[in-house]
Amino acid sequence: MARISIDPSRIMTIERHILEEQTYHPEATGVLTNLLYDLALAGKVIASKTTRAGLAEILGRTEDINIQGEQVMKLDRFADLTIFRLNDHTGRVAAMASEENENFLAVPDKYPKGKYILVFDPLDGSSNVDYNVPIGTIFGVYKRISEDGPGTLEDFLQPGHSLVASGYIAYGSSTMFVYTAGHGVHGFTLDSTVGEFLLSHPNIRIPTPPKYFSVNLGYQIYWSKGVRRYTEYLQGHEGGIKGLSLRYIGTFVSDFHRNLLAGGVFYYPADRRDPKKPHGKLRLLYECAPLSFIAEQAGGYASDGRQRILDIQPKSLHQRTPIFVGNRDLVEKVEEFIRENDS
Ligand code: AHM
Ligand code: MG
Repeated sequence: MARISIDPSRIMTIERHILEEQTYHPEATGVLTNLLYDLALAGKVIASKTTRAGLAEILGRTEDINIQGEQVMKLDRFADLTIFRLNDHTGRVAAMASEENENFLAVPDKYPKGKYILVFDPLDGSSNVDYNVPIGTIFGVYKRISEDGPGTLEDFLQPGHSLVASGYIAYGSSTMFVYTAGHGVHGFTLDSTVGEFLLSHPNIRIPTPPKYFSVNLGYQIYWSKGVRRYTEYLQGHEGGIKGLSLRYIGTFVSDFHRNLLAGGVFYYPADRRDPKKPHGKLRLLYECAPLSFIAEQAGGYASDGRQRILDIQPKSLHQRTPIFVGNRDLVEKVEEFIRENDS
């Protein structure tokens, strides 16, 4: 990614941008603004570790297995702790939940409880760390439902359409922070020389015509008929759409980010073969809902194949869902294929 040229008259730091967004809400107290800024700071800390860490830090695995049954790597643990510790004492959140922990994370007793609920996937794509492939962080912010005290499970089990803000940090050839607070999607690139995220992608809209489709084709034989037919449609078979390229990194944040900027569809469908994936692989709370909010704010759409992701009522913290996300017409098309082919 090209470096941002610094023209002092036009610099928009992330802090200034979030503060200006606050003017959409005259009733705002600044708490959300500060929470988003804390997340940007967490992104900087994690980015510094991902680019600076030596082999031992990056490749060394911890002995733990996370609740999804995957081996937790050191960098996951670092990212998880960084986000928790930067938010546990601020009085802005009531409780947090992370993909890496079975139960939600309470704010320690000694600290005040705030009005927001924070959910995050600290290091998405962590199985790619060994291979120097881009990774990311995903977050979502809800208003608490419980009145006061420590948060409750009910605070977390809110549909995505109740999100107040969401975003991701992409640790790639540069580090980017992309967020929405319900007024469009804005992207910032970390200028490491000044240590700030600077506005580089204002008002992102998913472009059309789309360029890419992104899916793990290796699992194709385990998909439903509707999803297989849809895949043929994307490949230009009879009546299909022509000219899409296939790109698949295997890090949701990175695949999503590319398609957001270039146009396209990413999907991770249900997989009949793997008993762990009857609902796909990706988690509703930590991954799918936050990125679906971004997609819709950029003019796109996200569905589980039958309904809008943002309308799914979560029943548990680590619930998984199939997801199709990207340009609206491409996602509506899979709903059509599923309706016609899968009972
Ligand atoms: P993770 O959160 O444990 O890293 O797993 C989620 C990742 C996503 O980033 C990515 O889209 C998907 O797993 C890739 O899975 P697969 O290797 O089955 O294609
Ligand atoms: Mg993930």
